[in-house]
Amino acid sequence: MDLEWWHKSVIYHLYPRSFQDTNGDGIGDLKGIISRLDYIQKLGTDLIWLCPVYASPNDDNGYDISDYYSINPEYGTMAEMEELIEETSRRGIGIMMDIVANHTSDEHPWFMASRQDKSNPYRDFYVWRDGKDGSEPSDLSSIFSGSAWEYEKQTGQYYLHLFSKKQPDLNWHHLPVRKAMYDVMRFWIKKGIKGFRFDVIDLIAKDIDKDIVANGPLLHDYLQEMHREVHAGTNVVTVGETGSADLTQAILYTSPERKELNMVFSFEHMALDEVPGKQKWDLKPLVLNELKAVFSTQQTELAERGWNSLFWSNHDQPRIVSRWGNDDQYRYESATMLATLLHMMRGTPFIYQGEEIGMTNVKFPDIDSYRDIETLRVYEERLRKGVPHEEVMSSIYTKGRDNARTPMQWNNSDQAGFTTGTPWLDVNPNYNTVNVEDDLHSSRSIFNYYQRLISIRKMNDIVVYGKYELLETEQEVFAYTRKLDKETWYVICNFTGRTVRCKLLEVLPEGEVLIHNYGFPILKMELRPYESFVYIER
Ligand code: TEU
Ligand code: CA
Repeated sequence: MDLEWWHKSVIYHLYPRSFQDTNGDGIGDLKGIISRLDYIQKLGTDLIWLCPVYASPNDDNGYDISDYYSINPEYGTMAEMEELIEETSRRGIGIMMDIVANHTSDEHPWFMASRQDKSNPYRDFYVWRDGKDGSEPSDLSSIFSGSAWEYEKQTGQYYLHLFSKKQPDLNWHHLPVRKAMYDVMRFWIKKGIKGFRFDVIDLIAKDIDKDIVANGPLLHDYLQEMHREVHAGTNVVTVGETGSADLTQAILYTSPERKELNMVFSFEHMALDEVPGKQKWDLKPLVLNELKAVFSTQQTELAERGWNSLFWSNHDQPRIVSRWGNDDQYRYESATMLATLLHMMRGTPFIYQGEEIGMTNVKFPDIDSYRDIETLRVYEERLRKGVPHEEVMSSIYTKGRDNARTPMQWNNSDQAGFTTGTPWLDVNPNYNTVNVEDDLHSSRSIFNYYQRLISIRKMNDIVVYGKYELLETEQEVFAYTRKLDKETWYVICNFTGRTVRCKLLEVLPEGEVLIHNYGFPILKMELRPYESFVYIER
């Protein structure tokens, strides 16, 4: 396998709206990011994935773009964006831009032209269909609930929107659309960015008349075309968000010889606490053996043939410490256990802002405090169907996207140091105890632990390239080895809040502990709640 610079990278995923406000309007901005670069540099990540900062009416917080060539004035100016690129690159950090190529905003000039009349040159930029027997062309639903079709009186047709009706889907089968998107990417490469994250890239080649939404037949052709047209000969790293990808798909996307993408986000692990075939709001408990199986298959099968991305959280997912850890009594132990488990695996890790200090889910008592379009839609829809208020709120507390979007907690001053004004989304009331300043000064600092995991990766090829093997253990324990040349590392994690027996400890070979969330020593037969460590055979 060819060695690539991004094999060793760790990526910080930043949600600009909630990171740092500098002008008191309650909205994070580019200046705010620039003011916090020392913090990110200190953590040791080498790329920053920025959620969309382009011009947008913000129906879906920037995932509805009205101009790919300009910056949303709420965030700043193009000059400030250039400054951010320069300031990061001075620190050896690259910017990864989020490209939303599946849809635009309905306020994008392409759509405004497209909806004018059927013969408009932009008509085919989007997906327009006649109704069937006086109603929608099909019963496809939007991912945000309701129909995926919206009727337009002016031309008597429906347009497709897999997300909100303010996010009409582009028609990738129309060559000018693809060319226009490639132009966008080239523009940003010229500005000096170092990577792209492609939003819902598995949906672009939909074949709607055959009811195919994800993985359309021409998907991989388009990705290869995009690679030839845009990425070939550049040093830019690409990651695709592919909600539908299983292992077979992930290999197709990321095998180097296919020249498509460098890595993808697969969501198989994120679906393990959802009832299969149902919506994400229908929950079931995580079975650790299933998590072991999903990760282990990716680790062994994708390793030589493609490349893994590693993530526990993002701006659409609940906070991992609340989800699969314990955000109360064992917040430090479980946050560091989860970090150890993921960061010692093969692949490129992503850290979602706040994860590095163990930020948690939030429970706002009132639906009016929520801002996310998906959450608000589901609330209405489920109430309409007769689901009791408490039940809907409880699934929002568990799965709602605003859990990840509350402002970054910098310190214990008003509004957690995020803004001097009123934040666009309320700060999580636990900022008094969970915040950067306190964490950095704590002897049990989650940030410091992440920082050490990152530097271990940077200094040891075994973490980047070593062979992975799952170890047979008690089911509460997730343990694996990494091997490279003559070296063997053991990664041992108690995934529960209980003290558990672990026979493996009795047979560990001579060696030493490299990093441990309980400090020395390891016990002879037991793992304490969420205890985890990395152990090197000598
Ligand atoms: O998310 C893709 C996606 O399918 C999400 O809707 C995901 O399934 C959902 O959030 C789970 O609740 C991407 C972006 O990450 C998301 O923020 C956007 O809303 C969406 O695309 C549309 O652009
Ligand atoms: Ca601001």
